[in-house]
Amino acid sequence: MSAERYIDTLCANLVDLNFEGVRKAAEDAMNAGIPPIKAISGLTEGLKIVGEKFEKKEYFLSELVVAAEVMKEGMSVIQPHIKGEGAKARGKVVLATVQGDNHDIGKSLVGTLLRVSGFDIVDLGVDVPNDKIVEAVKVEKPQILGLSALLTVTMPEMGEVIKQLKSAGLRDHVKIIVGGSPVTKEFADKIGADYRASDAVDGVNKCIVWVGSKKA
Ligand code: B1M
Repeated sequence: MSAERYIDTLCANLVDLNFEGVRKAAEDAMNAGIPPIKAISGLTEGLKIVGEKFEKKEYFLSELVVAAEVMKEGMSVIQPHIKGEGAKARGKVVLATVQGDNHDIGKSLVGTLLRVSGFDIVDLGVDVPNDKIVEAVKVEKPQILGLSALLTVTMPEMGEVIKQLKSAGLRDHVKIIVGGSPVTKEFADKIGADYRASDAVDGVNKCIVWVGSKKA
């Protein structure tokens, strides 16, 4: 079976909200040697389709909740196969989903990939108040702050965090990377972030470049 078939099967089972189907598809993909990142792309594509169904009112909130759980079921099979690079001690990243926003799948995925790439991660969780993020930058002194927002109504909080970091005299001490499906490069530029990551791999690569282990 081709890699695409494994990925499509993962996607289809997630869209069908099939826990057992996703678990089996994830196990099959890992047994077939499909790279974990590729397998995860099947799950994230499935979530995108679930989101579209929600918009079209074919799925409701309960289905969104279940889809997130099905995603986690698949991730529990795939995650142990993500190979780390050992203790590289590349640098520290503080991660948070902004105030008012409870979406954590993307942020957690980025956190996992950064961790296995040798970063020390301080994950503040979801719905994190702006002042708590600023405080964490002050106390933890990370090289990088990663902010996630999935809702158009919570995206502006990213700009608020940057304003508060400026007022606290901390903005120039940290690189800021923003992500989440509605966050565009234009928005990132407007609020003064350093980079908008299109996906987790893009985000991790940028962080590696910033800490100097790769040419910019
Ligand atoms: Co929500 N939801 N949701 N939801 N949900 C969206 C975001 C939505 C687009 C669905 C839709 O209508 N099509 C829509 C937002 C519309 C808008 O604002 N314009 C929406 C809505 C409306 C809502 C509620 C308001 C629904 C309601 O209550 N009526 C509600 C809000 C709750 C709240 O946050 N206050 C809500 C709730 C939920 C659940 C809790 C049920 C669940 C989340 C569960 C969880 O996270 N534990 C959920 C889900 C699952 C989704 C969708 C279907 C999937 C999101 C996801 O996890 N994607 C989503 C549809 C969509 O996004 N198209 C939707 C997969 C994830 C891997 O992608 O997070 O983008 P993403 O992360 C990527 C990149 O963006 C990047 O890397 C990641 C990996 O590649 N990245 C970073 C992200 N952050 C980064 C940080 C970095 C670097 C890269 O820093 C280093």
